[in-house]
Parts: sequence; structure tokens; C-alpha cells
Amino acid sequence: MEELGRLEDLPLEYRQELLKQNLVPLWPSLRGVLPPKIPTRQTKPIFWEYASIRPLLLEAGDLAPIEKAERRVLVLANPGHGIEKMQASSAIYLGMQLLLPGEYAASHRHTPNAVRMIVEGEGAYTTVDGDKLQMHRGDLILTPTGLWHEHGHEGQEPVIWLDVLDLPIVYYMETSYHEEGKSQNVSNGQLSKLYVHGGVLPTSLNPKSNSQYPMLRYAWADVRASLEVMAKQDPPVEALQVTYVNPLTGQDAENILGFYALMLRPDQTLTLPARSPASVYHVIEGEISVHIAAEQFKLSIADTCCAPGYTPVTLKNHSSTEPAYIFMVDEAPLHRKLGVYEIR
Ligand code: GTQ
Repeated sequence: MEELGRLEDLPLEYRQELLKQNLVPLWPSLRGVLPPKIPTRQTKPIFWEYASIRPLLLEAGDLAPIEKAERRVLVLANPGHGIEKMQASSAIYLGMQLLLPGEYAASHRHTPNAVRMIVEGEGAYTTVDGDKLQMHRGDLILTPTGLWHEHGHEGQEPVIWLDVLDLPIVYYMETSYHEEGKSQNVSNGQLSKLYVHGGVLPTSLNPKSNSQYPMLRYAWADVRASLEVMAKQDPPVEALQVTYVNPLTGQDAENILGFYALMLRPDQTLTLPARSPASVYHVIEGEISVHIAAEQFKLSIADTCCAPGYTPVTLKNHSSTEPAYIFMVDEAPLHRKLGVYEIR
């Protein structure tokens, strides 16, 4: 990188005078904040293996009673950002949350948007804005900004899910806070069930017709079925990918992060072009490899990895007989809203 004048080259007295007045010379730092052609990214390609997280999370079940922990979560932190920052990328937070049979994670709401991708176990539910939503493996449950949510467990086995929040960017903006609440008046998740096919919407939305977020649960069975229909098209669709959208607007399900499901045919290799947002890959079914720059990760069911932006990502299905299904997250809605979205 072409170097501009260095800070050390300035007379000490001059630097001290600047410091006293809270002034900084731009030129020694200009290339740092505006690097040539491609941004500096702290987000490193990182991989988290579920088989290694699981025993530690179950141990947390003994070490951290839910009443003390509020949310029992191990955060998947990217060391590129410093792991104490608890971020996977500049905008994405990932956590694995454990809820044991009979436990209840009290109602609260916060400014960051969240989703849960259910990884294991039956019998848990999340109540969002009064809608009691059952959690089955592969389901995506939304808790958009400002909506009350609480988790409960009426089953027999531990339930584990992946939390995805836009906490890092909301925190950076100095807009992150939470509020505790009373238990909610519960209905039975009816509203989300009304949305069956993308092309037709329920005409009457009573009793919550003014909800901005009518669909809060995306059943894996439905999402998988959509991908299978796409896979059968002739001529073939190359990239089998669906976007989780808000059925009222057709736009991304939440404001800041984008959520997608991908299917890889047996033996398929799919290269996603370099795009400005960082992204996350989490295996719902199958065995894949993920190439990110010079790194290559092998991912089995429930494993997760992240990729920096401006980097092509190649996904490969290892099976020659079975499809693979991947849950993907990126920062595209944020980048589009800010006008910085790029495909290279
Ligand atoms: O379940 O509400 O991983 O509030 C981080 C913050 C989960 C939750 C997290 C949260 C939650």
C-alpha cells in the first residue's frame, strides 16, 4: 500500500497540541480507513463443529441455571473481531442456545432482530408477540425488533437452536437495549400457518391484521418442499436457493440480515460470486465442503461457518446420492439499504 506521511514524522510538540484539542491528522490514517479497491475485513473464515459445541452446551445446562442465565447460550465468536466482541461478522451474531425440559426463558424484547434455526430436540416453543410457535428441527422462527418473546419446553429431551441476531451492528449504532416483560397472552401460532404458498395470501388477516410481521415461523417441511419443486424444473435451475421473505411485502423477512435456504444436488458444486456482505452457512441436512478464499471446511449436519464479504464462496455436496440443505445468512438487506451492496 502506498504510504502517506507518518504520525511519527510530525514534531512531538505538534502532536501533543493536537491531542490536547482532540484533533487527529488524517493523512497518516487515510489509507487505513479507505484502502485501495477492497475493504480491510476483520471477519475471518471460521468454522464451528456442532459435535464439539454440544457437550460444552450441555455442561452449561448444569453450570448455569436458566433463572440465573436468562438465556443459556454459547456464542460463536470470530477471533478476527476479538472473541470478546461476540460477533461472527460486523453485523452477524451467532449463538447456540440450550433449553432443558420444563425450563422457561422469560419474556423480553429488544431492539436487535433475532431468528432461531432449530438444530435438535422436540417439544420447545417460542412465543412471539402472543403467537406460540412450535420448534421443530430446521424451522426458522423470527423475533423481529421490538416484539416480545419467551421460550419454553414441554418435551423430554434437551432442545438446541442456533440464534442469529444483528446485535453487533445494532450495538455499534448505540441502539441496543432490552426490556423485561410480563408473560404474554398466548394464541396458537395460527397467523404463521395461514401463509402456505408464496403466490396467494390470506385476504383477511383478523385479528392481528395490522401486524408488520404476519409470518413468524417458517416450517422446514414447507421450505424443503419448495426447494424440491425447484430441483425438478426442466430446464434445470442451477442455484437452488430460496429467500425467507415477509409475505406482506415480498421483501426480506427482517430489516438487517437476510435468510436463505439452499439445496445442493448430489455431487453439485455451486460457486457464489464475491459480494460485499459477510455470510454464514449452517448445514440442515447432508455433508458439504465450503471453500472460502484459501480456507476449506468440511461441514456435517448442524455445523456452521462464516465468510467475509468480497470473497467468493464455493459449496460442494459430498454425497453422490443425497441432496444437501443449507441455511444461509448474510448482511445483504443492510448493504442494500445503505447503498453499498456489490456483486463483483
Ligand atoms: O433468546 O432472546 O443468543 O435475547 C442473545 C440474546 C438469544 C433470546 C441470544 C437474546 C436471545
